[in-house]
Amino acid sequence: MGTNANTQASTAHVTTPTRLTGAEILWATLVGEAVTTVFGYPGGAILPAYDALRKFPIHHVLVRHEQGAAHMADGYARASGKVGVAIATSGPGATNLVTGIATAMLDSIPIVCITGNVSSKVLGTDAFQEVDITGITLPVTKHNFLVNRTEDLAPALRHAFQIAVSGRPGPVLVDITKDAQQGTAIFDFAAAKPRPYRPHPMLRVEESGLAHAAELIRNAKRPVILAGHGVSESGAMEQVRTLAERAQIPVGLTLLGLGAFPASHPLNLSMMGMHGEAWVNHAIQEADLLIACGMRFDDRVTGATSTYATRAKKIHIEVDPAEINKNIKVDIALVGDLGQVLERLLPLISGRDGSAWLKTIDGIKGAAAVRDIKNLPDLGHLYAAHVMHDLWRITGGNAIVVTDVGQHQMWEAQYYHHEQPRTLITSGGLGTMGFALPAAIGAKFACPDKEVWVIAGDGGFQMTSSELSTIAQEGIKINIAVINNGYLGMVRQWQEFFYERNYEATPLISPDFVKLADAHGIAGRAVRTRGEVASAVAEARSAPGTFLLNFLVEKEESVYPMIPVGAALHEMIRRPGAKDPLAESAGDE
Ligand SMILES: Cc1cc2nc3c(=O)[nH]c(=O)nc-3n(C[C@H](O)[C@H](O)[C@H](O)COP(=O)(O)OP(=O)(O)OC[C@H]3O[C@@H](n4cnc5c(N)ncnc54)[C@H](O)[C@@H]3O)c2cc1C
Ligand SMILES: Cc1ncc(C[n+]2csc(CCOP(=O)(O)OP(=O)(O)O)c2C)c(N)n1
Ligand SMILES: [Mg+2]
Repeated sequence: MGTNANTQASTAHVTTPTRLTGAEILWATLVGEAVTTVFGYPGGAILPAYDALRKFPIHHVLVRHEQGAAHMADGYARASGKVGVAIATSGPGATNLVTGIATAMLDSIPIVCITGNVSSKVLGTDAFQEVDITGITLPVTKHNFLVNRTEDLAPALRHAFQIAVSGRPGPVLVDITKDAQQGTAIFDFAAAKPRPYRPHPMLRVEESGLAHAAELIRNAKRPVILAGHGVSESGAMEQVRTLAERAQIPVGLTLLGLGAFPASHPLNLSMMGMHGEAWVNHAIQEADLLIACGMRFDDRVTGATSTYATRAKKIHIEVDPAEINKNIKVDIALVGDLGQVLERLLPLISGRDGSAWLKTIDGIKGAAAVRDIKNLPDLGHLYAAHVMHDLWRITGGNAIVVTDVGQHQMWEAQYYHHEQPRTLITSGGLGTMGFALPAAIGAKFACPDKEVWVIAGDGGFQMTSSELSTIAQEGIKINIAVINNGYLGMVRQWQEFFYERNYEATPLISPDFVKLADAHGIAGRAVRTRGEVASAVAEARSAPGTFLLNFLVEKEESVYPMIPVGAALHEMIRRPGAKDPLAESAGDE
């Protein structure tokens, strides 16, 4: 809807069984599922659907590349907890979605992608723009449907929404042939309701398992909670906090867990893993009990699994049975929704004195202590960490920050301290460069009243910068920080550490990003010194429209600590020497 003046809302809310075209059924079902915004790009095989759009109260955001549509749907879902919807035509439109679908799959994000396909009678003939998108996306969707009969459309779509959000969330694709869009059928939203979701038979937590877990917690001397993305996906922030506070257990967070436990909480240990804080990784290695809450022991989190927390008993609370014992063998698996499991576990947990262990961790922290970057002299250098730190301070930590992938992503995780869930939006599992700008557009549509920041590298920003045009067309306001180090920085860092500084294919020429923004009618400014950061951020925030800041930062700076691939969690590469003016981490904040 929106741009077409001929809008007629006649079929907007179809509540009684009515004969409609498949195209109308598509939108009527989305309206019934409370969808208000979709992100898409038209083409021949989906044109019947686009033709019917004007009759429905759904805002369609025209993207500049279908990958952007999938990332926008993803950003919308991550920011709101609701299902994001992307739409594309057959063939290249559908294949352009694939990176975005895989990104959502790896991070368990509920999106529904709708594609048009050629008519059912020519399916399988290599018809114009025919591609087997259900085949292609089979490994990167939770489920997918090929709908070639109009009457199957509403039930398939409703089922897709159910699958996307139930149990472990994830992407679902619904491929609709052109004739299924053009045909008619009786639309009955209520009758198309899927059967109630049947949880996996292994989703059962026995009282004995809970009692055993409570006993391990009671007897532990050095316990650590590992809080992951499942905390916010379950909405179990309060329960995790109660467990931590009642039993005085410190909490380490995965990248995707950041924000699910307040950064300022005294029990928060910050991020674990490859670029996590040294004291968290040491605490994990010394722990005698790990309580994993909605996290999947990713290799960025564990380092070499053979040496991972060998002295610790492990409790894994996880909704997907397939994750149990997949990467790390655990002693107790409580398979179910985290919030629900903790509601049953908490009555068995009583107060515990954790002071000795907390003191030990404080000691490790002290040993790893680093200088506070905000007190360092301004020597004329601009480091990305400065930008993140200042941005955190100036925004009060209250913005939704959407990062791209690379060094800037890790510095954001270290220096922007998230207090609230769903305020850090980042591609963790697939690590998809180009994610930030479109995902931020989706997040802004989900949370129009929130301050949204993009933090992208000069490399990743160029992958999807065409979506600046989408921003201009939609007239939305987001703030964009390009961390411009002239390199594919994270890869350059690996070359520096592991490939004898052979900087092959990582130096990067970029357009003048401020001029690029200007070409889209978007204001911007370059920032070269630390002294300018605060005023530049203030200018961006107070600008009425989207504003781009091009931060020209130190070129050969590296992210520390770093666990080399294959090394143990405690074998971190630490910042060399003392002459570097930058603190190793945000640990003193
Ligand atoms: C350059 C780069 C560097 C990285 N470095 C690090 C690093 O240093 N440290 C780090 O932590 N990560 C790092 N990552 C991210 C890492 O790759 C993983 O994406 C991340 O660790 C996964 O976190 P997670 O397990 O919490 O989330 P997910 O992968 O999203 O897993 C969430 C788990 O929670 C479960 N779950 C979902 N809903 C529920 C529910 N309702 N109840 C119970 N369980 C539920 C899911 O089934 C899943 O198993 C890095 C990524 C990149 C791109
Ligand atoms: C689509 C895609 N291609 C390649 C990579 C591999 N990769 C990971 S980080 C990185 C460099 C990112 O450079 P930039 O966007 O400038 O960010 P920086 O690391 O410099 O902050 C690359 C190439 C990736 N993650 N995604
Ligand atoms: Mg770069």
